[in-house]
Amino acid sequence: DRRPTEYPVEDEPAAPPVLSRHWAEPGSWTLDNYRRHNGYRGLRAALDMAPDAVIEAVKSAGLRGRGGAGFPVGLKWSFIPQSKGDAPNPDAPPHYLVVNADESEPGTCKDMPLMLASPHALVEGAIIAAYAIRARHAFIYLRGEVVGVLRRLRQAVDEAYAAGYLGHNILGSGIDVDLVVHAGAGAYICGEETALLDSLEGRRGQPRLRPPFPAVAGLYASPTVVNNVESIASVPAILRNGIDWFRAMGTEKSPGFTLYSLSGHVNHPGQYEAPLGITLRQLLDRAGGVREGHHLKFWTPGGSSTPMLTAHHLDVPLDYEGVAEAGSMLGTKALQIFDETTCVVRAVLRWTEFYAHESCGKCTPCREGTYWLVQQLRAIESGDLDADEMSAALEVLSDVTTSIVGKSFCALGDGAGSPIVSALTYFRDEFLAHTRPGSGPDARGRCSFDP
Ligand code: L3W
Ligand code: SF4
Repeated sequence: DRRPTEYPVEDEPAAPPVLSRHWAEPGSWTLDNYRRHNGYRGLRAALDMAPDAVIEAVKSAGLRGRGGAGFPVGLKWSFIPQSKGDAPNPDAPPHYLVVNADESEPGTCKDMPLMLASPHALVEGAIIAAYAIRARHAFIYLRGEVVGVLRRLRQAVDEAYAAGYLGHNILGSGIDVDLVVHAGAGAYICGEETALLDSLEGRRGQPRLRPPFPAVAGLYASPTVVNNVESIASVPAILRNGIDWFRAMGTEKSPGFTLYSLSGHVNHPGQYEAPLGITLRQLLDRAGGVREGHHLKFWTPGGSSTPMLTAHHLDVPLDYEGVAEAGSMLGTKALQIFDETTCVVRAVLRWTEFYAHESCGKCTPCREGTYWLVQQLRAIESGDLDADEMSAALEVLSDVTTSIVGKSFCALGDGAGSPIVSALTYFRDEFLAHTRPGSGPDARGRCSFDP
């Protein structure tokens, strides 16, 4: 029963927006609206191909993981041991697809809007990915607090089952795929892929030792692909429009389009979809610039886990290579913008308090170290230290940071050290200036330091 849809095929220009093109339309989240804009044509195209050919297509397109690390999506899919032939082998160990929808990196707000406005892009992408890796079961692990997103996703999954895109014999292909939306309990560490798998299995979410990577031993010790929401939601458009169409956007090593989220001291914060390689200067242009009468002081390229950059980096290409060359990483493309009124010590303290709170406690450097970082930063911010005490506090701060970065069990420890190392690189003088009388927080706990 592979009926063509009754909707005419729409042309898709080789320029973003792709993911967010229809977000502003009334009822953008409904199946009807999604199908009106070529929805589920990517799945139809995929089902006409062998699973390995789908993997090959995603590999050739060069789609890279949008959750922070930029790992090639097609390559990750190809790690899953495959049976021969187009249909799943009933004797092979089960394979799973797990979508990481636990978006919680400070400043990151792209997956939630995507799932709210266009949940079917994720559902369609998940079905294609499950077909490609020959997984019978797929899961979306969603951050538990976002009840509105949970409802939207479950409604989209129900619609997809009713339309024959999910369940038994999808679109008459002989393929079965089930998709479960699971709500977590709200812990940043459950965004780490192996902690997420533990949580999904019903245990306390704590990272597992890697290797083995999930592609070898993941959910229930079976081969599992874990991909970010935006990565999976980008797949249908590639299947619909082809590899060349995708590669015409972005750069050679970071092809395609992506969602940048701008927040902080910017006139029009929000999600901006653009080709990879755009610069912050160009994005700020679209976002109305830094707020009136102020100028950029520092910013994060991909959430607080990525080292901060400054006004000198306005023209850095925001792709994986460009940001790495500038000494940071693209991460989740969460651009937090801070103008000259922001005290860098206060900003770093707030982030560090977050990491100390979210540390899962499994390893000593991070569990103990993040606590001590907070203590030192509070002392530095207090304005109560004299020059000698400040110098000692900064030494302890650097020493503890060195004991965490590269020595912790998972990326949370490295992330906690990033803002401190980069802030000390660019703004050491501002830390030292906190010896100035009256530079600590005011009676209401607000930072009174005037940078
Ligand atoms: C099989 C191998 N698979 C690597 C897979 C691995 C994973 C992916 C990337 O951290 C970053 C982190 C945060 N065989 C493999 C292999 N893989 N080698 O590839 O792995 P990895 O280790 O490079 O990164 P990761 O552990 O996935 C992600 C940064 O993102 N970040 C935080 C993001 C937070 C969120 C959130 O809130 N949910 O996304 C922000 O920048 O610091 O560096 O799948 O299995 N040989
Ligand atoms: Fe847990 Fe932190 Fe160690 Fe990661 S680095 S395992 S979050 S204690």
